[in-house]
Amino acid sequence: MESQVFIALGSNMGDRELNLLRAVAEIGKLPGARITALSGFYDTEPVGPVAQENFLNAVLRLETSLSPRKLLSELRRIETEVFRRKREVAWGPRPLDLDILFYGDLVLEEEGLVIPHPRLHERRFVLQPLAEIAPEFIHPLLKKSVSDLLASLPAGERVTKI
Ligand code: PH2
Ligand code: MG
Ligand code: MG
Repeated sequence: MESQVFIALGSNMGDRELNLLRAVAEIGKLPGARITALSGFYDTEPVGPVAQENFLNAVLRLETSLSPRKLLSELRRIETEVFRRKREVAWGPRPLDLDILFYGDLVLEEEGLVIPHPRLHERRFVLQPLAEIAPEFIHPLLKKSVSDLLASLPAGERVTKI
């Protein structure tokens, strides 16, 4: 059975735009996965405790038969093999970050894999691109649409479509 999955993409090292485009191409090559929507690319202020360069962020929608675990391991492989990402500074600069936001209506809390992504509803750099491709999608735990979640964010966190 196929599920509708949303994935967040982020980059703040090297050629950010090229990194996101390559990531989209790599995800599109995964067996049993088909990209059915892609948001625009957004230049975003870094969120969190680490001072670092701005990110470029985007969100895509995937129809896939890969299980959540298998999908996660494929995304980790793309981060590390294709982009040579090293996991040093938590929350620090990275050439590519791929996070599973939603996996259909699935709610999952396992070691290393929490779905929906536990912080997505607080982050404009996720909600703004997500609202572009899935404004009516209902957060399976919060029971609110993506566009409602975006509308209730406090002001701040600069996010600019490029
Ligand atoms: N990712 C983080 C930490 N902070 N800030 C922005 N703007 N975009 C990100 O993708 C991002 C971040 C950790 O994954
Ligand atoms: Mg992340
Ligand atoms: Mg990540």
